[in-house]
Amino acid sequence: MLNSLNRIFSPLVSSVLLTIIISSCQGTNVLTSANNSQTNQWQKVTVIEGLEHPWSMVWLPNGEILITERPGRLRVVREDKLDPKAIAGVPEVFAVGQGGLLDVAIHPQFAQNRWIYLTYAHGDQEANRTRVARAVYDGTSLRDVRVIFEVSQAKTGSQHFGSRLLWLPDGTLLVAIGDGGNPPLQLAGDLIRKQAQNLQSHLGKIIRINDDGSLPKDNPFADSKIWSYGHRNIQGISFDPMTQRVWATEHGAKGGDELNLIEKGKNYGWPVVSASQEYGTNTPVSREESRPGLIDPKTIWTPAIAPSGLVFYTGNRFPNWQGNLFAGGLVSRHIRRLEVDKSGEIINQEAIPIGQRVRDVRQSPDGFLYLLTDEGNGQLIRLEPASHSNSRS
Ligand SMILES: [Ca+2]
Repeated sequence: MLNSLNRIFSPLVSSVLLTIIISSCQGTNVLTSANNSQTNQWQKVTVIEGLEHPWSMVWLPNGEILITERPGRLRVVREDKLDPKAIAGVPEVFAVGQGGLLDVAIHPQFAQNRWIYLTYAHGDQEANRTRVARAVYDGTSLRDVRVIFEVSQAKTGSQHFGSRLLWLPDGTLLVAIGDGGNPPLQLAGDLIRKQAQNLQSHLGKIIRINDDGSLPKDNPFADSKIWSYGHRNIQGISFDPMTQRVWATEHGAKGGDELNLIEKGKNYGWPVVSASQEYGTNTPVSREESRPGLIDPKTIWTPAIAPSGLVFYTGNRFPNWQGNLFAGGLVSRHIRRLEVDKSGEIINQEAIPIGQRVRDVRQSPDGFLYLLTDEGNGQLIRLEPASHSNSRS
């Protein structure tokens, strides 16, 4: 028993059998049991090492995986091997702090048009913005690179760029944009974080655009690309094809990380309401954690897990996990499995220890879960059922 407890509280969790069941109630996470959970039948397989702070990945129809590295490189993995040569033609990025080359996605009709989409921080320490670029990928390089969106205002510093991408079934693209940074960072004479409530600013929003960056006809606010607002810094977003729900995870300041069910036109509260505290002073960001008219999170994580990467799992490799959400955790160094009921409430959570900062989690076309770890020697890791043979190659 003591050994089990040591394992739970050791930062160097090594046993792949160790799992921690966590139930969430009003933001309080309770450890209820350890070891031998219902999900200890998985195993980790390190597919690739030597990635420098990888941030996101996407599968092409031919099975290649494109992976972004935050310093500004786009890499390609073929049959579990990393091409030593980066893909040419990536736009210049502002690779400082949280900035750099961030998300990557492919157009829903990639097989016909070869379009890929990248998000990145552009500019310098004094003036920078999150951008979305579209380019044609010819197998070795990008061409016809075109910036199709950039945040409305430049900001200073190197925090809170967002910027996850998500295609909706109607062919429009959601882009999550961060609030711009922590206090004392200012914009327009006030804390920049307050821009999350400003419907004239893209900061602290999810925006929705057409595949060429233009404004869809049916966005919730007139002549605006804003889809939802009041977000601090979304680092994970995923679509549930069964219920057509959009889920997103965002970082709080100290504690108060959130999982939100995203609906068009809604206000998610930041920084008017929050369960998080200010760094340094540990004072609440707001006296209120909830207010009528502002959408409450479905789960709050305090202490912070620093969620990054989110996927709604629909694969066949883990039948028991179908319909679950998986959120990566940077600080927690695990992935969080979340069970969702029909009404969209989270009814159970489980931590799957990884032992490295998890930047992204995705489902591959053949139904495995893949992770990227945010390390100088970052890894691409595949989660497989423990009984799965290693004869895939
Ligand atoms: Ca919120």
